[in-house]
Amino acid sequence: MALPRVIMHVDLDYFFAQVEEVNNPNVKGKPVIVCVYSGRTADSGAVSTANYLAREVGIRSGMPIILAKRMVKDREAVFLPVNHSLYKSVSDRVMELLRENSDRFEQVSIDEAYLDASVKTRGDFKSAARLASDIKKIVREKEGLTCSIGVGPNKLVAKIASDFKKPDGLTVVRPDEVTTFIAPLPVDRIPGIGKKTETKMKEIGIRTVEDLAGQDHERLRETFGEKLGTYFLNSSRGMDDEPVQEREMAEQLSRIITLKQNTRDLALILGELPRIVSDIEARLQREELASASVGVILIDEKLEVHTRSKKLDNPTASQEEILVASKDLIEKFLNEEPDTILRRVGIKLSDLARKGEQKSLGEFLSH
Ligand code: DCP
Ligand code: CA
Repeated sequence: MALPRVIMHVDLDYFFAQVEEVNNPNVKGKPVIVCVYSGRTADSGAVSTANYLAREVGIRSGMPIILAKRMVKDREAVFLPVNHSLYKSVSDRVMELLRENSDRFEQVSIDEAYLDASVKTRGDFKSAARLASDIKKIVREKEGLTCSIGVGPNKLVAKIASDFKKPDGLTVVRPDEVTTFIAPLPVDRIPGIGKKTETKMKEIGIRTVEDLAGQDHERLRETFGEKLGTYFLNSSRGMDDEPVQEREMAEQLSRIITLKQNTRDLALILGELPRIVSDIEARLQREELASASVGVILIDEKLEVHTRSKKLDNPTASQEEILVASKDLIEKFLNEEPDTILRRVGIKLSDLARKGEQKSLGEFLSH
């Protein structure tokens, strides 16, 4: 009989906020809230993530900063702006450690990855549990970070397991335990089942994974369509045969900001470009990438999105060139659209290639 697959899902705990704790030890022990400031007023913007002390009082990703401030008003809380380049460099190092400890590796986001360890562990889940706890130890020793790991016979079960105990969790689900592990969970633990699907399922009496597993295939296909219906049914039985595979790098890189006020004043808009460009250029440099196409994303006061782009003769990573190209595009756009007032402005680079290389970028670049 073939050995079972051994798959892990590793998820770094409260990632941006934890990196901030490691970076500034004096914030440890306080609620830490990492924010995306829109720049409109001192406190406008949203919470990116928060540590568990802040989550205890109800602070969540996506919440307005003003609301989060109210929730910790009687505590000594720390509010910090996102420092993406810091998180990216920590993430790169952690991903490398994870990659080294796997047969096959797939990064899914800045703080999550799947590892296939079937060969390394010879399909043995005891050995997998040891490997997972070694990985947690290495990440803690090298970077000072905790993570939560789920181990299972496939990606689906591994992902659900990593979410089962957080933070600093380790949940191992052997093939013979899959059904008992997932049956009692609420259906929204299955990746892809969000609020809308969950509500729809509730209406037809499905609350737990077990309820879902007991459904008639035909009925699920009628309600959710062929593809989703089949996916839901397989998932409810803990079945998944998606391989762990290295992802292709994203083909584009973008950054967008909200203007301090809605405007079509060219000088005001151009004044904001250098900070977008320098951020983008830092990312290009770090990844040793160059771009052959510069684009602008312009969102007007009615929230309509306009894009313009131009191809460059030679791929570039130069701030100067990106700046000049974006200025031209914005100027041209404003001339073409005399009534449009802008709210947000962004730059998008596409046709990315490793410097000195034609293509084939075997590395995933998040965001
Ligand atoms: N993030 C964000 N806005 C969101 C969700 C996430 O900016 N709405 C960022 C901040 C997170 C990072 O992405 O640190 C990873 O997202 P996760 O959903 O994994 O959340 P955390 O790592 O913060 O928390 P957890 O401990 O629950 O994994
Ligand atoms: Ca996380």
